[in-house]
Amino acid sequence: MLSLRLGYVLALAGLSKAGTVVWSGSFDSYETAADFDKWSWANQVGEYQWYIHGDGPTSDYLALDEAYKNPAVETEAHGLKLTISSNATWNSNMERAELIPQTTADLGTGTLYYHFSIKREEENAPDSTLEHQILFFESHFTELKYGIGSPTTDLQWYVGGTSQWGTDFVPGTWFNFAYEIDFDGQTVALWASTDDAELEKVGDAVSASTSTNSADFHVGVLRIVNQDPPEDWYISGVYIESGDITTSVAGVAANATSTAAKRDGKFGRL
Ligand SMILES: *[C@@H]1O[C@H](CO)[C@@H](O)[C@H](O)[C@H]1NC(C)=O
Ligand SMILES: CC(=O)N[C@H]1CO[C@H](CO)[C@@H](O)[C@@H]1O
Repeated sequence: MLSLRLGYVLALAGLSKAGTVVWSGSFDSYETAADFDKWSWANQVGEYQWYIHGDGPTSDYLALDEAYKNPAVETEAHGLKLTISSNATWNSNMERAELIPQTTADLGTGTLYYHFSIKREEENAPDSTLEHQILFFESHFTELKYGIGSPTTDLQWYVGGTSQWGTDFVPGTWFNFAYEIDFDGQTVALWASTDDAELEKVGDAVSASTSTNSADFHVGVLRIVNQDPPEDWYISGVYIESGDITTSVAGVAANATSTAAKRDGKFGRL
Protein backbone atom coordinates (compact mmCIF):
# COMPACT_ATOMS: atom_id res chain seq x y z
CA MET A 1 0.00 0.00 0.00
CA LEU A 2 2.67 2.42 1.05
CA SER A 3 4.84 1.60 -1.95
CA LEU A 4 1.85 1.95 -4.28
CA ARG A 5 1.16 5.43 -2.97
CA LEU A 6 4.79 6.34 -3.15
CA GLY A 7 4.84 5.16 -6.75
CA TYR A 8 1.83 7.33 -7.51
CA VAL A 9 3.44 10.40 -5.98
CA LEU A 10 6.64 9.78 -7.90
CA ALA A 11 4.67 9.35 -11.11
CA LEU A 12 2.99 12.71 -10.54
CA ALA A 13 6.31 14.33 -9.78
CA GLY A 14 7.64 12.83 -12.99
CA LEU A 15 4.93 14.52 -15.01
CA SER A 16 6.01 17.96 -13.95
CA LYS A 17 9.70 17.30 -14.37
CA ALA A 18 11.44 19.85 -16.52
CA GLY A 19 14.60 21.78 -16.20
CA THR A 20 15.53 25.38 -16.76
CA VAL A 21 16.61 26.55 -20.18
CA VAL A 22 20.12 27.94 -19.84
CA TRP A 23 20.46 28.81 -23.51
CA SER A 24 17.94 28.56 -26.33
CA GLY A 25 19.08 27.85 -29.85
CA SER A 26 15.59 28.32 -31.24
CA PHE A 27 15.61 29.19 -34.92
CA ASP A 28 12.50 31.31 -34.39
CA SER A 29 14.73 34.30 -33.68
CA TYR A 30 15.53 34.25 -37.39
CA GLU A 31 13.06 34.91 -40.18
CA THR A 32 15.40 34.38 -43.11
CA ALA A 33 18.85 32.98 -43.65
CA ALA A 34 20.15 36.54 -44.10
CA ASP A 35 19.23 37.26 -40.45
CA PHE A 36 22.15 35.07 -39.36
CA ASP A 37 24.43 37.63 -41.05
CA LYS A 38 23.36 40.29 -38.54
CA TRP A 39 25.71 38.61 -36.12
CA SER A 40 29.36 39.70 -36.22
CA TRP A 41 32.15 39.92 -33.66
CA ALA A 42 31.32 43.63 -33.41
CA ASN A 43 27.54 43.06 -33.22
CA GLN A 44 26.88 39.92 -31.19
CA VAL A 45 23.12 39.59 -31.65
CA GLY A 46 20.80 36.62 -31.86
CA GLU A 47 21.18 33.10 -30.51
CA TYR A 48 24.13 32.13 -32.69
CA GLN A 49 27.55 33.21 -33.81
CA TRP A 50 27.87 32.64 -37.54
CA TYR A 51 31.39 32.67 -38.84
CA ILE A 52 32.23 29.03 -39.66
CA HIS A 53 31.07 28.86 -43.24
CA GLY A 54 32.14 29.33 -46.84
CA ASP A 55 32.39 32.48 -48.91
CA GLY A 56 29.01 32.14 -50.62
CA PRO A 57 25.90 33.95 -49.44
CA THR A 58 24.46 32.50 -46.21
CA SER A 59 21.49 31.23 -48.23
CA ASP A 60 23.93 28.75 -49.85
CA TYR A 61 24.34 27.13 -46.42
CA LEU A 62 21.29 27.88 -44.27
CA ALA A 63 17.54 27.88 -44.93
CA LEU A 64 14.53 28.09 -42.62
CA ASP A 65 11.14 26.49 -43.05
CA GLU A 66 8.40 24.82 -41.05
CA ALA A 67 9.15 21.69 -43.11
CA TYR A 68 12.70 21.67 -41.72
CA LYS A 69 11.74 21.13 -38.07
CA ASN A 70 10.72 18.05 -36.17
CA PRO A 71 6.92 18.47 -36.13
CA ALA A 72 6.93 17.09 -32.58
CA VAL A 73 8.85 20.15 -31.37
CA GLU A 74 6.16 22.56 -30.20
CA THR A 75 8.38 25.39 -29.10
CA GLU A 76 9.68 26.24 -32.54
CA ALA A 77 7.84 27.28 -35.72
CA HIS A 78 10.60 26.44 -38.14
CA GLY A 79 13.78 24.43 -38.33
CA LEU A 80 17.05 24.70 -40.19
CA LYS A 81 18.28 23.10 -43.39
CA LEU A 82 22.03 23.20 -43.34
CA THR A 83 23.86 22.56 -46.60
CA ILE A 84 27.50 21.70 -46.97
CA SER A 85 29.12 21.72 -50.39
CA SER A 86 32.53 21.98 -52.01
CA ASN A 87 32.46 25.76 -51.45
CA ALA A 88 31.44 25.48 -47.75
CA THR A 89 35.03 25.78 -46.60
CA TRP A 90 36.42 27.66 -43.63
CA ASN A 91 40.04 27.79 -42.41
CA SER A 92 40.80 24.62 -44.37
CA ASN A 93 39.52 22.68 -47.34
CA MET A 94 37.02 20.79 -45.17
CA GLU A 95 33.30 21.31 -45.72
CA ARG A 96 31.88 23.16 -42.73
CA ALA A 97 28.74 25.02 -41.74
CA GLU A 98 28.49 25.48 -37.99
CA LEU A 99 26.62 27.78 -35.66
CA ILE A 100 27.99 28.55 -32.21
CA PRO A 101 25.91 29.64 -29.18
CA GLN A 102 25.86 33.40 -28.70
CA THR A 103 25.32 33.84 -24.99
CA THR A 104 26.72 35.18 -21.77
CA ALA A 105 25.35 32.11 -19.95
CA ASP A 106 27.77 29.58 -18.47
CA LEU A 107 27.34 26.46 -20.59
CA GLY A 108 30.03 24.47 -18.82
CA THR A 109 29.23 24.07 -15.11
CA GLY A 110 27.32 21.40 -13.23
CA THR A 111 25.19 18.96 -15.18
CA LEU A 112 23.66 20.25 -18.40
CA TYR A 113 21.57 18.63 -21.11
CA TYR A 114 22.43 19.69 -24.64
CA HIS A 115 19.30 18.99 -26.71
CA PHE A 116 18.95 18.80 -30.49
CA SER A 117 17.20 16.87 -33.25
CA ILE A 118 18.64 15.99 -36.63
CA LYS A 119 17.40 14.41 -39.82
CA ARG A 120 18.50 13.58 -43.35
CA GLU A 121 16.50 12.91 -46.49
CA GLU A 122 17.18 10.86 -49.63
CA GLU A 123 17.64 14.07 -51.58
CA ASN A 124 21.13 15.54 -51.13
CA ALA A 125 21.82 12.70 -48.69
CA PRO A 126 25.00 12.77 -46.62
CA ASP A 127 27.68 10.46 -48.05
CA SER A 128 27.96 7.43 -45.72
CA THR A 129 31.51 6.70 -46.89
CA LEU A 130 32.97 10.01 -45.71
CA GLU A 131 33.54 11.04 -42.09
CA HIS A 132 31.24 13.72 -40.69
CA GLN A 133 31.47 15.36 -37.28
CA ILE A 134 28.08 16.53 -36.08
CA LEU A 135 27.01 18.74 -33.16
CA PHE A 136 30.45 18.58 -31.58
CA PHE A 137 32.63 20.45 -29.14
CA GLU A 138 35.98 21.85 -30.19
CA SER A 139 37.79 19.17 -28.14
CA HIS A 140 35.45 16.42 -29.40
CA PHE A 141 34.75 15.11 -25.90
CA THR A 142 31.24 14.31 -27.14
CA GLU A 143 29.86 14.36 -30.67
CA LEU A 144 27.93 12.43 -33.28
CA LYS A 145 29.65 11.02 -36.32
CA TYR A 146 28.48 9.56 -39.60
CA GLY A 147 30.37 7.82 -42.39
CA ILE A 148 32.92 6.24 -40.07
CA GLY A 149 33.06 3.26 -37.72
CA SER A 150 30.99 0.16 -38.14
CA PRO A 151 28.70 0.29 -39.94
CA THR A 152 29.39 3.65 -41.57
CA THR A 153 25.67 4.02 -42.26
CA ASP A 154 25.03 4.39 -38.52
CA LEU A 155 24.74 7.72 -36.81
CA GLN A 156 27.17 7.14 -33.98
CA TRP A 157 27.85 8.73 -30.62
CA TYR A 158 31.54 9.24 -29.93
CA VAL A 159 33.23 10.23 -26.70
CA GLY A 160 36.83 11.35 -27.01
CA GLY A 161 37.23 9.54 -30.31
CA THR A 162 35.62 6.20 -29.30
CA SER A 163 32.26 5.03 -30.60
CA GLN A 164 29.80 4.32 -27.78
CA TRP A 165 26.47 3.80 -29.51
CA GLY A 166 24.92 3.91 -32.97
CA THR A 167 21.66 3.74 -34.85
CA ASP A 168 20.80 3.33 -38.51
CA PHE A 169 20.58 6.89 -39.90
CA VAL A 170 17.55 6.25 -42.08
CA PRO A 171 16.16 9.09 -44.20
CA GLY A 172 12.99 10.94 -43.23
CA THR A 173 13.20 10.12 -39.52
CA TRP A 174 14.00 12.69 -36.84
CA PHE A 175 16.68 11.60 -34.40
CA ASN A 176 16.40 13.43 -31.09
CA PHE A 177 19.31 13.63 -28.68
CA ALA A 178 20.50 15.11 -25.44
CA TYR A 179 24.10 14.97 -24.33
CA GLU A 180 23.97 14.72 -20.54
CA ILE A 181 27.22 16.40 -19.57
CA ASP A 182 28.42 16.40 -15.98
CA PHE A 183 31.11 19.07 -16.15
CA ASP A 184 32.06 18.56 -12.49
CA GLY A 185 32.09 14.75 -12.51
CA GLN A 186 33.66 14.69 -16.01
CA THR A 187 31.23 12.27 -17.62
CA VAL A 188 28.86 12.26 -20.59
CA ALA A 189 25.75 10.13 -21.11
CA LEU A 190 23.41 10.04 -24.09
CA TRP A 191 19.63 10.30 -24.36
CA ALA A 192 17.93 9.56 -27.67
CA SER A 193 14.63 8.89 -29.41
CA THR A 194 13.08 9.18 -32.85
CA ASP A 195 10.31 11.45 -34.15
CA ASP A 196 7.86 12.23 -31.32
CA ALA A 197 9.01 9.57 -28.84
CA GLU A 198 10.24 10.60 -25.40
CA LEU A 199 13.98 10.68 -24.87
CA GLU A 200 15.44 7.64 -23.13
CA LYS A 201 18.92 7.13 -21.83
CA VAL A 202 20.72 4.99 -24.43
CA GLY A 203 24.29 5.52 -23.30
CA ASP A 204 25.38 5.40 -19.66
CA ALA A 205 27.78 7.98 -18.32
CA VAL A 206 31.31 7.49 -19.54
CA SER A 207 34.29 9.46 -18.46
CA ALA A 208 35.21 12.36 -20.73
CA SER A 209 37.34 15.50 -20.75
CA THR A 210 34.28 17.69 -20.37
CA SER A 211 34.92 21.36 -20.84
CA THR A 212 33.67 24.30 -22.84
CA ASN A 213 34.35 28.01 -22.92
CA SER A 214 30.58 28.37 -23.63
CA ALA A 215 31.41 29.28 -27.23
CA ASP A 216 32.63 26.04 -28.75
CA PHE A 217 29.55 23.88 -29.16
CA HIS A 218 29.33 23.47 -32.93
CA VAL A 219 25.70 23.25 -34.02
CA GLY A 220 26.35 22.01 -37.52
CA VAL A 221 28.35 19.60 -39.60
CA LEU A 222 31.98 19.23 -40.62
CA ARG A 223 32.91 16.85 -43.42
CA ILE A 224 36.61 16.16 -43.72
CA VAL A 225 36.69 15.29 -47.43
CA ASN A 226 35.77 18.03 -49.88
CA GLN A 227 33.99 16.79 -52.99
CA ASP A 228 30.67 17.12 -54.79
CA PRO A 229 27.74 16.71 -54.46
CA PRO A 230 26.30 18.96 -51.72
CA GLU A 231 24.56 17.48 -48.66
CA ASP A 232 21.53 18.68 -46.71
CA TRP A 233 21.18 18.25 -42.97
CA TYR A 234 18.11 19.25 -40.94
CA ILE A 235 18.34 20.54 -37.38
CA SER A 236 15.75 21.67 -34.84
CA GLY A 237 14.95 21.73 -31.13
CA VAL A 238 18.32 23.06 -30.00
CA TYR A 239 18.58 24.15 -26.36
CA ILE A 240 20.60 23.60 -23.23
CA GLU A 241 18.90 22.75 -19.96
CA SER A 242 19.90 22.43 -16.33
CA GLY A 243 18.03 20.63 -13.55
CA ASP A 244 15.84 17.71 -14.56
CA ILE A 245 15.93 16.61 -18.16
CA THR A 246 12.86 17.26 -20.30
CA THR A 247 12.24 13.94 -22.02
CA SER A 248 9.35 15.22 -24.14
CA VAL A 249 10.51 16.29 -27.57
CA ALA A 250 7.77 18.94 -27.53
CA GLY A 251 10.29 21.00 -25.59
CA VAL A 252 10.29 23.20 -22.56
CA ALA A 253 7.52 25.83 -22.42
CA ALA A 254 8.35 28.53 -24.89
CA ASN A 255 8.27 30.95 -21.97
CA ALA A 256 11.29 29.41 -20.34
CA THR A 257 13.04 29.79 -23.66
CA SER A 258 12.15 33.41 -24.11
CA THR A 259 13.03 34.19 -20.49
CA ALA A 260 16.57 32.97 -21.08
CA ALA A 261 16.78 34.91 -24.31
CA LYS A 262 15.38 38.08 -22.74
CA ARG A 263 17.88 37.80 -19.94
CA ASP A 264 20.58 37.79 -22.60
CA GLY A 265 18.97 40.89 -24.06
CA LYS A 266 18.98 39.39 -27.51
CA PHE A 267 15.53 38.08 -28.25
CA GLY A 268 13.59 39.80 -30.98
CA ARG A 269 16.28 42.35 -31.70
CA LEU A 270 17.29 40.95 -35.08
C1 LIG B 1 28.23 26.64 -53.53
O1 LIG B 1 27.77 25.33 -53.81
C2 LIG B 1 26.35 25.24 -53.87
C3 LIG B 1 26.02 23.78 -54.05
O2 LIG B 1 26.65 23.24 -55.17
C4 LIG B 1 25.82 26.09 -55.01
O3 LIG B 1 24.41 26.03 -55.02
C5 LIG B 1 26.26 27.52 -54.79
O4 LIG B 1 25.88 28.30 -55.88
C6 LIG B 1 27.78 27.60 -54.61
N1 LIG B 1 28.12 28.96 -54.24
C7 LIG B 1 29.11 29.62 -54.81
C8 LIG B 1 29.35 30.99 -54.28
O5 LIG B 1 29.78 29.16 -55.74
C1 LIG C 1 3.00 27.77 -19.90
C2 LIG C 1 2.97 29.26 -19.87
O1 LIG C 1 3.31 29.87 -18.87
N1 LIG C 1 2.58 29.85 -20.99
C3 LIG C 1 2.55 31.30 -21.15
C4 LIG C 1 3.75 31.77 -21.92
O2 LIG C 1 3.69 33.15 -22.18
C5 LIG C 1 2.56 33.55 -22.95
C6 LIG C 1 2.67 35.04 -23.20
O3 LIG C 1 3.97 35.43 -23.46
C7 LIG C 1 1.30 33.19 -22.21
O4 LIG C 1 0.20 33.50 -23.00
C8 LIG C 1 1.29 31.71 -21.88
O5 LIG C 1 0.18 31.38 -21.09
